[in-house]
Amino acid sequence: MIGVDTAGIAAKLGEAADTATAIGQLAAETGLDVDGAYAVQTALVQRRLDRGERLVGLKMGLTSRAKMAQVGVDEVIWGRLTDVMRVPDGGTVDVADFIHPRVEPEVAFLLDRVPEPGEPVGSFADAVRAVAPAIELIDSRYANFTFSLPDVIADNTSAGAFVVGPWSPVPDGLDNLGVLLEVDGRIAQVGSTAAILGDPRRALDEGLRLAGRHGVRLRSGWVFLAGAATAAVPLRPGAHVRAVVEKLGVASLRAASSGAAS
Ligand code: OOG
Ligand code: MG
Repeated sequence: MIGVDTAGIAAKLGEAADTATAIGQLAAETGLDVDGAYAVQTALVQRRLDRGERLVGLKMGLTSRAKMAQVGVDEVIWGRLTDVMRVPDGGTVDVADFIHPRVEPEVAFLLDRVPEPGEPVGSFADAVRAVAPAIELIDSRYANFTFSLPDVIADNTSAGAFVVGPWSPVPDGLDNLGVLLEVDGRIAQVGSTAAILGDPRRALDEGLRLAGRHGVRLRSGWVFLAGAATAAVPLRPGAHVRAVVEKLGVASLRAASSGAAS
């Protein structure tokens, strides 16, 4: 796109994340379109790689109706995951590191043999070595968690942190497993993996297709988050969060209680 300051927009979003300070939306005033927004995302993630972070995976966003309805954007999107975003299962995050963090239950795939560009997509069983329950912590850098499609793409699809639970071999069916999000022992969201594009395996086809359009190759050993099955809920200081996926088990996360209220 002519005249869009890709680096400048990426710098604003990067600063907002680094300082946990919300900013206004940028796409409308800068004329950013979807392709331009993925270019901003690339530059934004490059800032992380330049300071030593490593790419460890890809995340899908808005693969369920519940998520689309919650944020008012109805296109499937994708973003990048780095090693610094990964929190060990059962680990702790500090809400003060984020602007207005929310958590959502996900299914993660451990990628194995992903096709080379131009190669036909093989079977899901070839491409995926293992599956796990997961939690994604999303944190839009935009005020009030409100954004347009290009805005959220530029903001690396609100990626903040993620937790992957224990890996299991790929079960026979992944398309209708019960999903719960629990906060402090209470059920906060209920859903099914069927909410994820009808079958979370489809999220991988979409990821290969959509990221491939931007020249991004998925790698063996990467984590792939298929997208939340339910709406996200705010993460409060002191909360204990569990994502429970039938047949796959539990991933969990704590928010430190100390903390600087922000
Ligand atoms: C955008 C990211 C959506 C998902 O799983 O659907 C996402 C957002 O909701 O802020 O990660
Ligand atoms: Mg997500």
